[in-house]
Amino acid sequence: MSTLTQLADAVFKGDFLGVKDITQQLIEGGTDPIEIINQGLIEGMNIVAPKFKSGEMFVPEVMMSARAMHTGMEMVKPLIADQDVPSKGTIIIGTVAGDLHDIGKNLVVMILGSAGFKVVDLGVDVPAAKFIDAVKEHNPQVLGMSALLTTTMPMMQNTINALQEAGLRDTVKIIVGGAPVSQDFADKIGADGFAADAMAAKEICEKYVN
Ligand code: B1M
Repeated sequence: MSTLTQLADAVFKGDFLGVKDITQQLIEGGTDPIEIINQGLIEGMNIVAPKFKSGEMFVPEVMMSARAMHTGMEMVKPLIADQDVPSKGTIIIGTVAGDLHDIGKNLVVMILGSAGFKVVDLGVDVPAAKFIDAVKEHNPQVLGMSALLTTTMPMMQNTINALQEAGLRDTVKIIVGGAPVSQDFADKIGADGFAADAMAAKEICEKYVN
């Protein structure tokens, strides 16, 4: 097993100490940091993703893998500060106003980040005005909103209306998700897409960005 494959395996297993050791060995051995990212760290999450989708892995395990991946990323990042880090595109994401649930949103952020997107995470309780400011500042391809409460779902509609009023609606694809959100609801409020889980969010973003 090559060391990059071992690194991918350690990410998959959520073994952050293993990831730390192997990443250090690779750095000291002179492996290209971009290779460490693509063939080690991201490759590990590529093993995780379909297993999460098929129900073979669960949320806590995915979180551990994502954390392990981030451990390696943090070690490699300083080495590529001057290089062009390949980014698939920019995604802005947040949990809508009035809603403090962020476990699912964070999972989506981790999966998108590990798939190579630049993710701007606005956090929780995000009002429409903050989404709009972020769209103006980052010019993303996709804006994602999460809601876990039936009472905060209408905030998704508010944000879309506000984007429309600001003349920004056509500059960005909008995806929505969260336990009470459905494809029907997404259609009703004029979102471009609905993602039932983090993997579906990744697939939709890949479709919109390419
Ligand atoms: Co709250 N809560 N909660 N809660 N909470 C629910 C959502 C609830 C269903 C529980 C229940 O009553 N059975 C209920 C909502 C009922 C309703 O609206 N009809 C509820 C309630 C009522 C409340 C409070 C009002 C309780 C109170 O104070 N009286 C309060 C509201 C606070 C607020 O937000 N203003 C509240 C508070 C909390 C805690 C703070 C205690 C905590 C949140 C901690 C945190 O997030 N940091 C909490 C939790 C943990 C839950 C439950 C138990 C679990 C939610 C969760 O994290 N699931 C939840 C019950 C449940 O869902 N079974 C519940 C795991 C997570 C991985 O799944 O978030 O669905 P999920 O994310 C998935 C997909 O939905 C999707 O991908 C994720 C990964 O696959 N997804 C996206 C999510 N966002 C996406 C965005 C995308 C794409 C996909 O694109 C942008």
